[in-house]
Amino acid sequence: MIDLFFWPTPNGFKITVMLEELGVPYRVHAINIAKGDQFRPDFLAIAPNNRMPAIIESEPVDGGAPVSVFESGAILMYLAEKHGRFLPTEPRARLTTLEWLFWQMGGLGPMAGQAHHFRHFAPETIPYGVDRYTQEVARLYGVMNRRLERLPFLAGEDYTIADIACWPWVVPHERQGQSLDDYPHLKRWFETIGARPAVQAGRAVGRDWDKDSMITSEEAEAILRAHRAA
Ligand SMILES: N[C@@H](CCC(=O)N[C@@H](CS)C(=O)NCC(=O)O)C(=O)O
Repeated sequence: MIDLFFWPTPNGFKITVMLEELGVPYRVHAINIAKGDQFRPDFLAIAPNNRMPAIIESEPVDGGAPVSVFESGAILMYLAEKHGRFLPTEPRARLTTLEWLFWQMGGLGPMAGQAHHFRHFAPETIPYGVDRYTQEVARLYGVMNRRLERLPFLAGEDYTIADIACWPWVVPHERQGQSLDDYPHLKRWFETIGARPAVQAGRAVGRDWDKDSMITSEEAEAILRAHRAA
């Protein structure tokens, strides 16, 4: 059994999509990042960076004690290797998949996150920040669009954890200031993956949770500020 510590955001959806694709049983534990759950000592014990997602796997491959994993890219690799799916074993194909997985972890995710922040959450509008990150996301969307012009998926012919990592970050493209009409090959890929039943199931996790507090709760903001200052 896998215990997933999750909040419905792009990084969280990477893991629900992967688990749905694998068809393995999992329990979801809400980590309300607006209320400061990510700083609870029990969560920090498995996720020292105080960010979700994280998992605890009670039946690891080696048959030993439960294993915990934090960082969404590491979780995707762990699950892919355990189940032998969505990460090719052929060395060149595996390397290509990891290139695009790390590209997402170091580029698309952080830059889109910053675009999202400066466009929607900054206490005052800072045009430099809005422009810088919106333009960087546009550049990264262009990188994917060019890649997908000649290949069905980011790592080549097959759907892999590189696609599973990137897709949830393209879902909120409008909030990142992007139109998929500008990126026709990316749009084709986005719609193809979005039609997969497992992707739809993974994306639906937490849909009915109360998320209003993420933006409005002053108490939550105070908790986050205090922890950031510590
Ligand atoms: N590199 C990390 C990033 C995780 C991350 O940034 N998670 C966000 C939500 S998408 C979070 O937990 N934020 C809590 C906070 O900002 O305090 C991963 O991919 O797992």
